[in-house]
Amino acid sequence: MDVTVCRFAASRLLRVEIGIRKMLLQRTFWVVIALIIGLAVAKLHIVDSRPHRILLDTDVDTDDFFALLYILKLNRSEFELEAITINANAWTDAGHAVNQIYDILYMMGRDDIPVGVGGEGGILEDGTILPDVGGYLPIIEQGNSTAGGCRYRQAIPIGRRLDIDSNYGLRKAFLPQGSRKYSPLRQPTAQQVLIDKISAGPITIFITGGHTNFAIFLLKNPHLKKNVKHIYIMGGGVRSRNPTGCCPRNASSSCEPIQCGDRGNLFTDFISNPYAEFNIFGDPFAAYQVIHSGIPVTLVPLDATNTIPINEDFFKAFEKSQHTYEAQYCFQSLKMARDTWFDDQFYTSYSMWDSFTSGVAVSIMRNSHNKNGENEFAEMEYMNITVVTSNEPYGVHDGSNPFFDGHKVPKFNLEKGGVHSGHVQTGLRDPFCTMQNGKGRCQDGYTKEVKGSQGVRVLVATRAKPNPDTSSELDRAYFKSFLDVLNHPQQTGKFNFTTQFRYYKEVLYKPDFGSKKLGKPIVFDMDMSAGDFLALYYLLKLPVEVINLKAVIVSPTGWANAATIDVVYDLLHMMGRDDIPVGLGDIFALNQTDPGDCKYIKVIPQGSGGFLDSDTLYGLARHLPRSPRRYTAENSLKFGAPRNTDHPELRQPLALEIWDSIVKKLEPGSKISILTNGPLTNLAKIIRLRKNSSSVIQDVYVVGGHINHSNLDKGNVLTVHSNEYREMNLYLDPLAAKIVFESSLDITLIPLNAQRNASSFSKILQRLGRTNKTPEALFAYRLLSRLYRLQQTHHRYHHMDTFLGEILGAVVLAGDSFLNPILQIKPIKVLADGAESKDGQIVVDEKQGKLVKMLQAVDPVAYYDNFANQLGVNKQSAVIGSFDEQRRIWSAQPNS
Ligand SMILES: [Ca+2]
Ligand SMILES: [Ca+2]
Repeated sequence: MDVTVCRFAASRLLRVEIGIRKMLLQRTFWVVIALIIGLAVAKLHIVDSRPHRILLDTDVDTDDFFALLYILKLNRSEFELEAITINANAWTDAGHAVNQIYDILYMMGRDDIPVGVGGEGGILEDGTILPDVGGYLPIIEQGNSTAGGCRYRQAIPIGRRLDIDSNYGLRKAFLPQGSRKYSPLRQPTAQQVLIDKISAGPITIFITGGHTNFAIFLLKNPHLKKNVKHIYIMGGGVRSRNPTGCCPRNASSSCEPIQCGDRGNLFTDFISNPYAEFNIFGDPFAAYQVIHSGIPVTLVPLDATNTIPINEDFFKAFEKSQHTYEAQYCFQSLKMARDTWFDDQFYTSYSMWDSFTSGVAVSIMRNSHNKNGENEFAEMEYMNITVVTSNEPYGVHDGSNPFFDGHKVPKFNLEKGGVHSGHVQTGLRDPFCTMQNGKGRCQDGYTKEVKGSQGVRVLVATRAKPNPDTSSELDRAYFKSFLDVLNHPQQTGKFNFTTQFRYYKEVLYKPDFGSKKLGKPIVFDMDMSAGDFLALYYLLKLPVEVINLKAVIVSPTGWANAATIDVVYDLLHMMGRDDIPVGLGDIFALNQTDPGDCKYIKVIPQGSGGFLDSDTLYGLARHLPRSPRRYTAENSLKFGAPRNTDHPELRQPLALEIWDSIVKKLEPGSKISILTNGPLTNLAKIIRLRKNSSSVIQDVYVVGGHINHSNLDKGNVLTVHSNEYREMNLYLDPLAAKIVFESSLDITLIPLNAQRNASSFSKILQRLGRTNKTPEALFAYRLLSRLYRLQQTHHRYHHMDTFLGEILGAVVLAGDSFLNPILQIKPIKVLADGAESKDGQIVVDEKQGKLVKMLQAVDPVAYYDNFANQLGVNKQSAVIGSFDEQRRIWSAQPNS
């Protein structure tokens, strides 16, 4: 009944009552009843007219932002997206993911939606969950810091993470940049946002990544559970049969089926685990907590998403239907996903996963009176399921299960011999997980159907519904809805990166050195830690007649993720040096193979002071002007790609290719000096693969290494306690370091002690404050004062002077005579035998050690002066100071 009808009925009853006094009592009774009904209906109506509040927890993969944009385009009086939290232990890295979400929301005019990521809290040995746990690690790996292993995450190909972090290079080409961005210690954390939004009232949660954030929220805040009305999950496979990867019936014997008819979709991990799906495998224990929470759950597993693969007809229809910026962004991303897909089965194996889930969810919510989840897009069925978190036999301690191993009382008080007490898959090649016949037996992350109280009754999507319009080329009902909603002219994006500026113009800046005789050729090898960018500024400021920076090669085996290469391009753009090539190095340390087990890199924190900050340059990367050069996933058959993309002429140059091109163009008799500011992966590869390296390399300056002179004289790999005397750059790729230090190259080492001797924030800042205010001096001042402030504010930033020390190599290489460097020649050797307690350690070995020049100290005052003065020089200064300046230029009519 409608409210107005009801009110009308009530008022008519009133008039009747006035007319017939005889029946007064009876009438009054009816009036009261009618009024009550009226009020009740009115109240119901008010509740119903309020929009459904939604919180989306996402791992910011491509189809995640399909889902996000679909939700954002819905009528806001019906569905209101209240917040987004980011799952940071899956397909994307926190710093890149959060800024991409901010940019999408800016494009859509939704800067009001809070975004939560990270947090520095930990989980204690006894299972006590401290506030604000960041969710960078699955609960089983979670300890007191954000550094840790990758037992589940290694299923995600790390090379693919580069593509997702940068959205194949489209993110910075397409998305406009607003004022919101990650900023250290100011970023709302995932837990804060969850608590805020869930305590504010009834809400529905969508989870389209791993379950870590929400599980931690539930474990920590059980009293807020009552506000969560429903959880919609994309994840798992219950009865699914993977439709791809099988050899056709008449296939030749050379056909190698990747996987056939199994439940899961871990294409990197079928051999050990044919049951799990990526989202649930990301953190099986967390998914268990969520699904067993008692909150009503609807699951959209592979059972259903396998029935809505992106087929050629949909792809073509989408290509023709790009009437909004959001539709364009989605289509272009999808096209790159297709063009770079690893096999030829894109159209059968790339499904509408998260976006389909968002469609099913909102359609069910529209019919919320219906208990069986009827909806427009999927057939539903109740199933009794659980999430497998460990493998039988239970209660056997084999060292794989940190919830039980070494605990008298199991963590979180888990039941001894219970479902969580078996073998937990340790990695992709866990021998426990493969049976003798080669078949995988581990089930971690499997959303398994079970009988009785072991499981939970969950509404499960089983099939995508066909399009009722059978004449349409779109064969699924959701395909049509997705394209309609995304192309809807309302609540649409206002512009993209280029169209927001009336006078946008793409410019590449290249210097004109005229007839100057260029100085010593240098190649700078960096791992994109904060100090490396300062060293890069410094190298660019040295007179080209003295130092000629020929190339930058980056090692993503250190402090930053590969996608951070864009920050290098942006800095070069600022300095007018778009002529300097940038090469991307290998993603793995030398003695690791794909899939990597993160053996060394796990010592770097994911959160504050670690990847989150490096990937965003401590929140300052977005102040740099945006370069037209950036990482691109464009590729061609010629270079071994599965197929040509739209622009096969564009391709990300690799470190070794850049090296070769520099060597090729070298003037006769001239040699290159190399400065390494990160792990030695690139340099070791050059030595191994290029036999002429010793004849073209003049000398090498290695920033890193440590020789301790006393027990108190510790290194900087402080998250591994087995050996506290190592230095990070050598530790991160010990085998590479060993190769470099066994080579015949002329090496100058700038070890930790020399760096520490010259790493006073206050003194360098004092000098920078007094120098000429070039844009680069201002940026360096800003970055260093931020590092300094963070160091003083929060214990996670205690190591900030490590990055200040990184500038020293560039200054020593430049060779200012006022520095008074004291060098000592020492015979040294680097240990790299695969033993965690020794790898990366330097030992002095009089017999077998290689003689290396080791910097003992410089005059720190001269060093600070030199750095600050050089940055203040007007020559070779920035050609465009900042992103703001770039915006101003593109917004104003150019002169002439
Ligand atoms: Ca996802
Ligand atoms: Ca570095």
